[in-house]
Amino acid sequence: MRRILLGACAALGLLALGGTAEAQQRNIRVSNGVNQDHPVGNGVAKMAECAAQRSNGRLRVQGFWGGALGGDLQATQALRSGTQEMVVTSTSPLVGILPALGVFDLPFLVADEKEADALLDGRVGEDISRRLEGVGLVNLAYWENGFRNATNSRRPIQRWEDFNGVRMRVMQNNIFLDTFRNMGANAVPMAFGEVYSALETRAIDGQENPYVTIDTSKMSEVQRYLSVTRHAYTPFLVLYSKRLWDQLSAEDQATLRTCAIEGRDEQRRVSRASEAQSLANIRRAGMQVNEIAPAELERMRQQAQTVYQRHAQTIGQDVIEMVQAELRRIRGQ
Ligand code: TK8
Repeated sequence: MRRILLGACAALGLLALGGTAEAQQRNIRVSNGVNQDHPVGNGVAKMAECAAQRSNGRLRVQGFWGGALGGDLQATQALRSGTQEMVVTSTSPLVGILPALGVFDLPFLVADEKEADALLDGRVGEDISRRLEGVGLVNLAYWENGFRNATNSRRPIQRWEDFNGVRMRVMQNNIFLDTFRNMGANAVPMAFGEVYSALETRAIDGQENPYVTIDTSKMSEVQRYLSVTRHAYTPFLVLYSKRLWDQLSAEDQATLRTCAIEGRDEQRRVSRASEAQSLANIRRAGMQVNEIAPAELERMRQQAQTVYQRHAQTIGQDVIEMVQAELRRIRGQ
């Protein structure tokens, strides 16, 4: 009798233990290169709130800002080795891991946000996410970094020839490197975390990023001119370590996917709603902003065409064709 009782107690104990393990909190760290007041902050807050609510507080999503957990590339490598859960990163610094991502870096590929959303939330986005899984990264959603504009401390860029000799920081990405070299700039690849101080010390003259990133990273303190080039649209990937993902229950996986999409809608909404305010902040901080005349923009686009050919093989001709076919469909051509 005693033995039976003891046995029953042991079994109950095991159950209880199993129960606690089941109900254990999961801390999910999200690495970000941008600061918390960037619209990504709103997206992460939304995602965290959604995950907490759906899991009764078990899934704890927490953002880390300003590269505190490493730059985009470094953090992504930590995901691949399973030492960090999540990162919100631009696609561009990851082309060394997945060359197909380079398709988004092709200059003047996407014309507006509607095209970007249709491309990323449709079959192109799915195809790229499938490829990411193959390199140990689960992409939960596409958020927005946005249309990139050139800033520098030398002169307003009015035609592509004005880039001549300007030391431009570019992301660690051969397509960007080539795009700016091809315009005559002295392009220097550099991680985002080093850009502000490199501009401050005048080690470089310029950089390029969307308005909200320029604003929230306080680039206006160290830059004089902003030229509205809109030369590329950079998506943000919302990545989860595949190694750690595979340890989650199907239910938690579903929750995180749903919440990354909720986060996406909020992040894109705030990103687009903040553009005008960011531009106003940039102007108020003393930067001189210039639009590019349509004819000059067209010349810039022409000048950039060779970049498509030169990188087709690395990106994959099939990937470029898939994207261009999808863009034609979206544009109703
Ligand atoms: C933020 C980066 C950054 C990107 C860059 O981590 O490196 O210029 O545009 O905003 O992803």
